Amino acid sequence: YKNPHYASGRTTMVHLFEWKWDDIAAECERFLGPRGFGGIQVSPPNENLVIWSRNRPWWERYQPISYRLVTRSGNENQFSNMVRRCNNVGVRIYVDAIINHMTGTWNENVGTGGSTANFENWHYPAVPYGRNDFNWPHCVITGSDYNCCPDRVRNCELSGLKDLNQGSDYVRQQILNYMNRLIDMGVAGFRIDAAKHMWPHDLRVIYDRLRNLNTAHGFPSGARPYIYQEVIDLGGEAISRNEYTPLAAVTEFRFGLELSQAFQRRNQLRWLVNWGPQWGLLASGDALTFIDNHDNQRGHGAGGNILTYKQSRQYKGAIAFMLAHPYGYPQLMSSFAFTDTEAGPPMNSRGDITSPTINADNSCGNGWICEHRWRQIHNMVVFRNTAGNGALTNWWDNGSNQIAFCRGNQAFIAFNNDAWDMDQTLQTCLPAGTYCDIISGARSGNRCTGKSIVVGSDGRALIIHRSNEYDMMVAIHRGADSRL
Ligand code: QV4
Ligand code: CA
Repeated sequence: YKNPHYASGRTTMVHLFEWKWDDIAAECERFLGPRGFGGIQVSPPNENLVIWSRNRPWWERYQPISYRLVTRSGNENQFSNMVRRCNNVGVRIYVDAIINHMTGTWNENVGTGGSTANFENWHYPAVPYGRNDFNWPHCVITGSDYNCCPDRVRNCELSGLKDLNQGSDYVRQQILNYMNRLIDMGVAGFRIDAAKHMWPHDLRVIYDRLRNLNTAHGFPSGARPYIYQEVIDLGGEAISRNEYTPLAAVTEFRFGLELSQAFQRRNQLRWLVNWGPQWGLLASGDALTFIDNHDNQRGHGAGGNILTYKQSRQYKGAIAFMLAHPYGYPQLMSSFAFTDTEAGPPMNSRGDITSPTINADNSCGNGWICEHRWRQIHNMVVFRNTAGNGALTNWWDNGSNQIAFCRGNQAFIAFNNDAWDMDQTLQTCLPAGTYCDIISGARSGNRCTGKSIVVGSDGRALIIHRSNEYDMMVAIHRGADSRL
């Protein structure tokens, strides 16, 4: 369950938060496929409670009312179309699966597909679930439970969301029907929402009863779904991420926290010389890595001072480090703009999500940030694909916030997050030649639209990087996009 089954040569997924299925299909064909993205995490595709009383917040999608595939992102047809079109251009789809709970009690009770619920009786007729399918006696998780009481974290409600009993064979079967239907449609795996709130032994039973990935969508025969479990473990809680790594991959929340600190100069970049398990991170193959996610970019979920699109210079630095460094399985965040942390995606007065527009410079409009379309970010996806399994070599640092390193004989990157200029001749590991920096620009025909870097026959290059430049790094690699 730890292999994302990316198409060959691809390495990176992006969370297209609250995007519509038709828009994602188009994005696969016009941008993600051609530019080497490996996959997409989509918002939960199953029917959720419509919450007009809070003006359709983004978090209504974490309140399931049934497993019918009807949401503001689209219907079942649109979903399966999207999966097929994305797989056709080499981009995999990963589903955010909410299997810990159903909706909380609300004054509204109609879902995005028209299903209703009877909260007082724990009745969700469109599944159907009834009283016996939930954990008893009824209880709600409190803050101190995380420190003392794993059983309460697993068997009580997460913020009032009705807590399913995954120990029940009937409940397991409903969940499996939902997940297996998605596998048959061609999805490549799942994010397991709130995994910490479910017993590992129950999850194991569910995972083991999932079907193999659909070979008609280009997966090898016998391939198991990629599963990454949402377990927030910043240390010190009663439940550890280590209870979940024997099952499948885990979201590594310490990763974005530490890099956010470092790139905000609360820690020197030179300490990243041994980035990985020596920092207390999971084994590389167990870790789904990211800087921000849809929760912590708006103060939900894990705490910490997390970099987001709003501090773009530092954010791009942290993302570039994530993508340049061999550790982990990276996921990019692609956001809609927000100031109100509860606000849902751009929508019209009927509550329909409005699509991103695409500007001439590749950026998005209409309220969508599309970090994945920022040149400094998508060019680094190509950098990572080019670096492949190449080892990290030629580490250099100035004893402060200037660092540089190579990946195999394929790629080289240098960062200057100091308040003074960088002026260094460094060993690059690349063949002699002129390379276009993929951060300040790209290669266009026989010239560079940004900086160029000359590597000599000894593999060394003069790297001059001012502290006041627009971005804090330069990156070059072998291959047509970078080498003249
Ligand atoms: C309210 C009160 C409760 C009360 C309840 C009574 O706060 O005290 O018991 O009403 O009905 C929303 C509201 C929340 C409301 C709740 C129930 O914000 O105020 O409870 O709904 O109706 C997202 C949001 C939550 C949101 C939830 C469901 O972050 O605010 O709750 O969706 O709409 C822990 C977990 C981790 C979790 C993280 C946020 O270990 O698993 O908290 N992360 C995942 C998702 C996250 C999602 C959920 C889990 C739940 O990434 O986006 O929560 O599916 O760290
Ligand atoms: Ca639970």
